[in-house]
Amino acid sequence: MAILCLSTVLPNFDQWIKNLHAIDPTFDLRTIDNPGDLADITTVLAWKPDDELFKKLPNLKFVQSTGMGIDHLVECPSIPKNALIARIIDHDMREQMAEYALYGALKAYRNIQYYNQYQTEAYWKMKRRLFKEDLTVGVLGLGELGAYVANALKDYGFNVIGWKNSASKPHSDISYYHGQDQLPEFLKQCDILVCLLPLTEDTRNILNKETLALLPEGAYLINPARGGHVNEQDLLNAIQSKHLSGALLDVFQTEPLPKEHPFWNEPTIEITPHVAAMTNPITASQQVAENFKLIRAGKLPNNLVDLNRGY
Ligand code: OXD
Repeated sequence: MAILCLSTVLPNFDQWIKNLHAIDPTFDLRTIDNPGDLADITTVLAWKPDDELFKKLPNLKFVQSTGMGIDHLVECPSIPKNALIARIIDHDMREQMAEYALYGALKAYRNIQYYNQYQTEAYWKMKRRLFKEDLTVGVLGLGELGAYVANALKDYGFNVIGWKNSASKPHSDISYYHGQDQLPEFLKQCDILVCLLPLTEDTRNILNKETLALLPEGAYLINPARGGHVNEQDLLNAIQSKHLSGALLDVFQTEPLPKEHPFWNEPTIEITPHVAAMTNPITASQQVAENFKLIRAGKLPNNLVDLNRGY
């Protein structure tokens, strides 16, 4: 079993290879610069790989994402339909996501998005104080990440509700809505909305002119999920018309966010470069190595993705 390590964008990919070798020196790890015979490759470790590469791997059986998301793999049509795909589920990433959402929620609760705007106008103005127990934070998506983040926000003292696409039981006991029919009722209550949905055909562009209009006046959006969830022009219109008070965005339709993109010039939009939850190669290498061992033993890997669901 040879493993090809592929990444087009990760800054610390060498670290992965070092850690995996340290865990099991018998792993036959190869990189794209020196892949050897491509027919040997049965496993790929990848983040945002180039689809073309998969066409050259006739014996591929397993693809391990280095992140929690796998949409970058679902979007590769050349991965064989019968190949297994697994993702990372790491406590460290859940915690980072909770910190990111908490940061955004605190920002909105303390009116900082307004003060960011006033600063550009050298305008000294105090806003009325808000109380966090009066603010409802809505979490879209109650899977591994969403449920953890919802609980963290609740523990901090916010009033938290959730929404999930399917009726299956969430990983949290916070009150929740489900399905497209209940989405409007949920959105109407969200002073702060955190998107933590997987990107699937059902959730693509879920935040658009119609759904954003349902949010209360002055609502604040936090999106560390995927850029594909948001119609960016509709979001910009909602912010420029002051229906929304601002947004904290980590992900975009096009990444890196193009220099000419209007979001850069919007003082109430805060931009981070897809760093909300960065995989820690030290903790995550352990579970990746475990999966490689399971595959080598002919067993199913952990955190397998259901490609019919898309996550
Ligand atoms: C991930 C991400 O999917 O960082 O892990 O976006």
